[in-house]
Amino acid sequence: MLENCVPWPDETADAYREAGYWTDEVLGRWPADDPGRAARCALVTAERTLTYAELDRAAERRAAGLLDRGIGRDDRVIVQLPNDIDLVVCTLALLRIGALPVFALPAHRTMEIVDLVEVSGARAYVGADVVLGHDFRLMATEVRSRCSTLTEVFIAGEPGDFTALAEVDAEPRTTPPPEPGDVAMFLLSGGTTGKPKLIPRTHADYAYQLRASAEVCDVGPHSRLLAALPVGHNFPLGCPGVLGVLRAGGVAVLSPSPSPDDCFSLIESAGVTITSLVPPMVPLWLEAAEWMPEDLSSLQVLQVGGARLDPVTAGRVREGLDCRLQQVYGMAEGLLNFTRLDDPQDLVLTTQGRPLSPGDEIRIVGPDGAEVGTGEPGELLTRGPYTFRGYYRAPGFNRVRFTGDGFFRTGDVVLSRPTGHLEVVGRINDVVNRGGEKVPAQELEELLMTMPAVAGAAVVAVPDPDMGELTCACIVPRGAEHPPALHEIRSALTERGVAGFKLPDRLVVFDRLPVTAVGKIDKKTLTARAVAQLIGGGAR
Ligand code: OOB
Repeated sequence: MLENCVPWPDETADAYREAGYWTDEVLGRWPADDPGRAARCALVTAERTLTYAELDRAAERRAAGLLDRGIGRDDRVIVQLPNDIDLVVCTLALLRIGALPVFALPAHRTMEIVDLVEVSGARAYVGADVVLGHDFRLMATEVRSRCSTLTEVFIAGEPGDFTALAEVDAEPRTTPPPEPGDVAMFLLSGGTTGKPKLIPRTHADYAYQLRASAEVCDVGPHSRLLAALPVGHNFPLGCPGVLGVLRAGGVAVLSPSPSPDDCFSLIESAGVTITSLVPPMVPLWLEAAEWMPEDLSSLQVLQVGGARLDPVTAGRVREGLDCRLQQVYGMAEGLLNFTRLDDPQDLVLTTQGRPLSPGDEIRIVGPDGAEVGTGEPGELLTRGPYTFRGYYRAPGFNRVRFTGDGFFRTGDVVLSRPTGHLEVVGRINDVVNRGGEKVPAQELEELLMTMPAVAGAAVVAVPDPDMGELTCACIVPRGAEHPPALHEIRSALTERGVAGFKLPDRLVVFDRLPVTAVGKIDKKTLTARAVAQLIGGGAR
């Protein structure tokens, strides 16, 4: 296994193989593996369609092109592409040659990408030219000047000073495939504090996740799966997502955004059967379905996850979109929970599902570490055949986030039903969940503290009817006369290269931040005060 990655203990790995969870399968070779599929449709976008044979050929040529440019086994490559054919081709190509995609999200900006390159030691960055007015080439220039490991930049579209991704192309040649136990790729943690953490996922563990998720979602050769959310995220990538549907021989349909404008016409034209959304998108889809003309009748399953879906909105899905709802509570670290397609409606509307695999081990523990009873809230700990054993290059952090016997502390507070279904009721970790987008409080606090006008800062989540939570910056200004305004803070952070979704949505100014008995910022009291101020109009 790649250096600095924590393997499963040998006897656990043997047991997972014995139980049939792990097989010899490696990711990314599917089109080539099954010649019977060659003429069938694999990928659909609003502009183009690719058969399995075409996708295979494109991935083979891209793989050879990457090898020619010195990218090979175990090299980390930041992949930050919009949902389009290049993203799938690049991902398959990297997986085939044993290079490791590090999936960034299109919303990430200079600061996040620099962090990712530094943590991963990436040699290459693959990005777009301009998307929605943002020039990724300018960003790449800045990142390359700050990161010495980064020697190659490949740009899809107009490359500017960099190499065009289209030129990363050569006559296919045979290369030895990676081993099933090798790390295949890095996913980004959505649930941790501070700097981004990288999650190594192996071929064997992710292949099992794809296979098992396809099974509970009834995804097979008949399926047409729409990726509406950014494909670099675990949910649309592999639950079962784009990789799962390609593995199963179905069609992956790619939308540039989750908006009804982009998605509804694709659902109609491609006959989409399943898609996944984060909760804030669901009311928008329900509303749009009432008046938009497209025929959505092919849609059978809507998966919703990433943040808690309220039961009222959940209850509107069946009628409003004429499809079944499936709640998905997952994490890039591994464990996935799904409501099953034949679960009683009550469980589908009010729980976030039950674990995917019989190999998933779950403990729900109180503050003393002892297991709590059914129906009682506690922190969810888990280990299993597709749950990782440690963040990359983070031994100190891993000691805190794992128990001695290898259970991952999710930081989520859940309770279990007698059926084994889980309800997510809160979080121990300090992360604001803006409708599925995770903002680590500590990271934003550290950024706020670098601003000259800020003497003290704490970031809390405040409730919001649409997003679930919004990010509220609570600051103590330096010099009381002119506390900074929200728009000033937002533009200062934007200038620093911070992603838009991490900017504070609200600002409350305090003389002092409340502290606990041991002198830590008392976030519970702070949240209550911030909410009171926001309601009372004391916010800026
Ligand atoms: C998914 O993955 P991440 O890594 O972006 O975030 C994981 C965290 C969880 O620990 C939990 O705090 C929250 O997001 N979460 C949910 C949820 N699904 C995720 N909270 C309440 N209800 C849900 N249904 O977000 C993710 C990965 C794979 C599939 C689905 C979501």
